[in-house]
Amino acid sequence: MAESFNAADYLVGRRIAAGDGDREAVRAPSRSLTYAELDAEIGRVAAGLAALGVQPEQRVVLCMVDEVELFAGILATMRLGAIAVPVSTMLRGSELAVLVADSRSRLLLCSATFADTSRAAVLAARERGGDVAEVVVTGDDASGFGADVAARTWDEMLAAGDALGGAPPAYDTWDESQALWLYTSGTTGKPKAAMHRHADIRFVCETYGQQVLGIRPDDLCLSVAKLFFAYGIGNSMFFPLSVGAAAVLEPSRPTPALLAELASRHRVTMFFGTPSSFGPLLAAAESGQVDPAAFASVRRGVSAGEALPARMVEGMGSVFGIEVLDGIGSTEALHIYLSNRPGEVVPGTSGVPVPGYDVEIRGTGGSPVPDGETGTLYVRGDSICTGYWCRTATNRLVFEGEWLRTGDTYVRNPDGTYTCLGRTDDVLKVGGIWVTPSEVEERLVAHPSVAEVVVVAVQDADGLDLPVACVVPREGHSVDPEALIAWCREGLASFKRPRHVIEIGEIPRTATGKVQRFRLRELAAE
Ligand code: 3SK
Repeated sequence: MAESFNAADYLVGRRIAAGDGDREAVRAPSRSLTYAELDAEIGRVAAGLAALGVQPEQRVVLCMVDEVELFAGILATMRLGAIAVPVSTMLRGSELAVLVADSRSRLLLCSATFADTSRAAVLAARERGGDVAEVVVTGDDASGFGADVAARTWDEMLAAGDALGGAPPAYDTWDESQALWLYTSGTTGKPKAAMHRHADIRFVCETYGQQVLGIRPDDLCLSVAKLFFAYGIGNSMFFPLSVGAAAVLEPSRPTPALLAELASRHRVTMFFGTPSSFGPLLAAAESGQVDPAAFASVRRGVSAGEALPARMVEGMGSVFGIEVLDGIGSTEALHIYLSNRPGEVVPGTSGVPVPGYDVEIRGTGGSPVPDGETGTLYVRGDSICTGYWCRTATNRLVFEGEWLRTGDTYVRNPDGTYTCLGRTDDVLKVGGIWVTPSEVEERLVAHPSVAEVVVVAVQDADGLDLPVACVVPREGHSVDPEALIAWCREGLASFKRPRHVIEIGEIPRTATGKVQRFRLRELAAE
């Protein structure tokens, strides 16, 4: 039997009832809000959304920078029983149009910074027969969204809500009701919405947030991943609010210098990064651009997105004095389900299952493999999404009963920890023999001219896989394909050597730093 439960009430109303009304909840460049002020802000935004006709179960797309409006907009949408769909702010108009149309949203909320992208998206979504009919934009220019669309500013929406007479009563959602859809294009490039219930939000708070991270009311969180991303919304909203703690929001893309400035100015205690942010941070400390003392108040670091190389775990400890808990999660699971534990970090591994989750490594036949053998990682736990919106064929492949097929290749070590070996689909078969790209990448990155490298397969005329190395050279070096191929021949079985080497400026990544191999495959195939 479904239970009455609303995640916005769990995160904010419950804290106020517990006496946390005067505690700080969120600190953004524009303003800071206590729990009581956040509650009032959510009420105003909810009234504005209701004035625009938003109904329970409808989707509301939010293409917004990390600021108070986005924070309150997501929570207000959930309070009304509607479904918040925060989307990547890195999308082009045509890409945003696909999500707006796919989610069948009537309403798009956008930040002034993304008004042009949103204009292009709304016009394109309408052309595709999308349902979008209302737009709300922060700032003061709501023009240019087309004659069929009612567009207004954020302040006009709030005024419409005020005219209604203030905050509408919260809708009586169930734990099973849909709360949050997060689009994932993952590493394959095809976006699909992972559908999460109100209950999933409570589950990640009570498992990873409280039992692994050990979030406390006196914590102040800073996350490199933005709120539109599953990793970011957990770090900056769910975990801190679940215990009466607070988060610092930063609208811009953080450089190492900005992260250091934010960490030291706010005296941040929890720092959430990704391998693609820890690497530059370590390099900036090495070159003297960042003073590690800026992070002196940080009591815990977290990494997710992709496996954090052991040397970075060690570097963050020795240079910054931060113990980084590397873990792996997914948009489908909402947050991290395998993680290192405080005081028990095993560098180069994703640690052990988070309480509340079970994992299995299954071989090609579908049965669990013994320790030491590689296979595909499966996970089950109560925060796994109810599926992808309108993707029956993909759902049948990815969700197997209670289990989620992650698509990551893993091995369980004798000490019970798990090590990531890359994406299952990335494994190449060269001359009939399986080759793991990470093995070839490890060899190449040990060459003095190589800063970063990704190995992908391209098919030859016979449809057979050929390994191609996409190399970012170190500063002051250039890429010498012959020398790198010879280097691989020396250190690896010859069949594993790349057949071609191409030089690239940077590795294409998703918002949390996962390599977009499909882009490199396209490039390598040209
Ligand atoms: O990629 C991850 O490791 C991750 C972690 C937490 C939430 C979402 C994701 C994709």
